[in-house]
Formats: sequence, C-alpha cells, structure tokens
Amino acid sequence: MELKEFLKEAANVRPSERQMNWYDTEFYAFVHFTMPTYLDAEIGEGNEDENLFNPYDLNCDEWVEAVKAAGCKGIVLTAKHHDGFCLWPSKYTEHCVKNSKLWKDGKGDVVKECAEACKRGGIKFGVYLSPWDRAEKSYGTPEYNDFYCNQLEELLTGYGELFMVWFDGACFEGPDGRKQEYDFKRYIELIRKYQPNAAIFNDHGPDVRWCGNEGGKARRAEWAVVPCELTHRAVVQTGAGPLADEGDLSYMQAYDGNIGEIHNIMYSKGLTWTGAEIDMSIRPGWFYHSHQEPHSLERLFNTYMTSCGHNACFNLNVPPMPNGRFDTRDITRLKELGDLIKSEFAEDKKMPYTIEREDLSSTQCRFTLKFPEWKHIRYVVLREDIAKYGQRVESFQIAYKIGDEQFYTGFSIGHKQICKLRDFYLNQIVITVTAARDRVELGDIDIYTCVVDE
Ligand code: FUL
Repeated sequence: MELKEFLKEAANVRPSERQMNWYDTEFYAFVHFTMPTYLDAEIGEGNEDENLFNPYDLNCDEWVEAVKAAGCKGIVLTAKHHDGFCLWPSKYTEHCVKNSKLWKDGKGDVVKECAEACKRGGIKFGVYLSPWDRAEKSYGTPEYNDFYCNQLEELLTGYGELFMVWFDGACFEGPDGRKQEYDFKRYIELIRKYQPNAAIFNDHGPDVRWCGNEGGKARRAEWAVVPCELTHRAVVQTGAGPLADEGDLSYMQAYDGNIGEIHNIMYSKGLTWTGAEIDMSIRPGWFYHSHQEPHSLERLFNTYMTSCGHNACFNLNVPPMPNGRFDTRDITRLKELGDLIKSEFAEDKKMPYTIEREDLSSTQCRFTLKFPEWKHIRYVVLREDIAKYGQRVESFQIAYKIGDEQFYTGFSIGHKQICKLRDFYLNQIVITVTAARDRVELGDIDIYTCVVDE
C-alpha cells in the first residue's frame, strides 16, 4: 500500500467502547497484597503456610477512600500473585484464604471485601490473576490452563462488574523446569464471555499494553495505534504498510523506541489500537516493606503528567501492610497527590479564550487562542477526538504568535496531552499542528493559569 493511503488508514484506527471506558478511568490504583506482604519479600515461593496470611485489621473502605483522595477511579487487586495463594476461597486450590484459619476462621474473602468497598465508594474494581503460579502442581502442563480458567471464571462470575483483568506477563519455570504455554486465546474468550466490558491488560494487549518499564515513563510519543506484530490478539484495523514485505518488525524490541511512529509502522502487516498503561508503585517495592518510604510528591505528580498527560493511563500501586491497612505515610502522600492534581487543574484556573482555526494544508493547521487578559500560563491540555476520528497528530508546536520561536514541541496528542509551559506571561497562544496523518480533529482544549489571583 502507498504510504499516503496507509497513513490515512492509520489515522482512522479507533478505540473500542471498552477501551474508551478504560481511558475514562484514566488513573487507578493497583493493590499488591498477598503472601509476600507477610514475608517482607517481593515474591513468594508457593509453599507458604496459609496461616501466615492474617490481615486481622483489614479495611478495604480505607483503601478506597485513600486512593479516591489521590483521584483514582478504580482498584486492581492482586487476587493471585506468583505464589499462587488466592485471596478468595477458590474451589480449585488449597493454597488460599479458606485455609487461613487465623483470619475469620478461614471464612474471609479479600476479593469480596474489596469489590464491595469499591462499589460503596463509587469506584471501579478489577483483578490481577497471575498466570505464573508457583504453588500449582499442574503448572507446566496443558491441564494448568483448565485450572487457570476455572479460577478466572470464579473471579469473572462472583464479584460483580470488573473494569479490568490484568495478566502479568511473567512466565517462569515450574516444577522440574517445566515451562507453561499460556492459552491466552482461551483466557480472553472467557473474559469476553462473562465480562465483555472489562479491558484486558497484558504486556501486548489486546486492549491495553504495558509501556515497557515500571519507572513511570511513557515514550516521547506514546502512540495507541501500533503494529500488530507488537500487540497480541488486538483487532487489526488497517492493511499492510508500504514496506511490510521488506522488513520484519519482530526484530524490533516491543519496548524500545517509538513504536507508533512512521519509520516503524511502515514495516507493519497492520495496525491495532492498543493504548499504554503506565504502572508504578508508590514505593520502591510492589509489596509492603516497613523500611521503605513512599516516593516524593514531585515524583508521583511528574508520573501523573507523563502518563495521564501523555496519552496513557496510570496504575499506581499502593501496598497494604500485613494487618491489611494502608500505611499512613502512603495515605498522606495519596492525599497530597490528589490535592495537587486538583489544585493545578482547578476549574477557577481555567483560562477563557476565543479560538480561530486556520488550515495550512489537509494535514496541518493552526489554532490561535486569545485570552481576555494577560496571565501566567502553566498548562495547555490538548485532546484528539479519538473515539470518532482516532489518533492523528504527529507533531505540534506552541508559540506566542506566528513566526515566534516555539516554547513547546510535542510529538503526539491522542486521548490527552498535558503540555507544561513555564508560567509564561501571555495573552494568547498559537498552536500549530506541523504534521498529522489526516485532517486534524481536536477535542476540548483547556488552558490553565498558575495562580488564581495575580
Ligand atoms: C511484574 C511482577 O513480577 C511484579 O511482582 C508485579 O506484580 C508487577 C506489576 O508485574 O511482572
């Protein structure tokens, strides 16, 4: 296919309704809580005594309130991590809460308590179910997939609506060095059957893909329209790129480079919509360690900016303590983060403007936004109307006026791009889209000043 035609198709790849729901959730919390919490470790071996698990002071309403204070709109709970211990009373294993007799006499169910607390608190609920299971004897054989599907079905049918099912990509050896072939096709079908609205996360999708690091960093241009070679079972929405027969994208590292940019997608056999999630823990570890401190407010806010503000969603992990409560240091930091986000993007900091659009070509245009008065401007928030038109903008610049040197250069917009200016004193700005794959179709633009009264 000719490049021009291919780019036109690329420009019209669109997210599903399920993916749009996920974008609306935008910022949510991971909760890593299970055996490693009691071992002061990052991973369990699968042979732990179930009685070790005793969250005697569990308070999921506190989790919900704490993450809501940060602005999170959902929780994804580690229903089962690599140690195989299940936080719900699974029929299919003994390595689960039903044998944690010190906690509620073996009648406890963390998944239920968390799901119900989310519902009460008005946020969404999702589950992480590790395919790698160090406790299950069938791991490494085809029967393991039956076992995994049985557990998945318990979660899909027993806990109300799930907004997300999170598959960890980790796949290590089981007993006798056996390696498991995960039957993702079957897992995905099962999820679609029982929870058609749940977004499925895996390293390569189908609905949501990993950004490729756990440090909270999106790419310079974090495209949601990416080569099918780098995604898994996502719907291919275009024909092959102009160089599809010349190269092989499999040589490329899925996590490196700017996987959605033209010089990569030209080699693709077809493109999919698979947006990125940025996952990071509030502390250095995924699990709780009393000696660790939460990251600084600056670090977390910056990660919010480079995820939610960079065409991705943010999954921020908060690890409960062995008693089942959040550490007050984390609760405080979450509240500080939420307060900062609220205050930086407060309604009364929004700058009114008039806007004029001028098309420079079929794929380039200029917007002039005029303010009623001079103000210090901190953020320009851009959006594309992705549900209707897909992701199109490849580069843009923001300057004071036409012909001025730009003070901001961006390489994609997508769902939301937060451009941080350095509090420049301005009475207008000019946004020039210098390259796009089709006619530019922006959504709402928001401009924020840095202080309400100057
Ligand atoms: C990784 C796991 O190995 C970590 O323990 C954690 O769950 C993280 C979110 O994903 O693959």
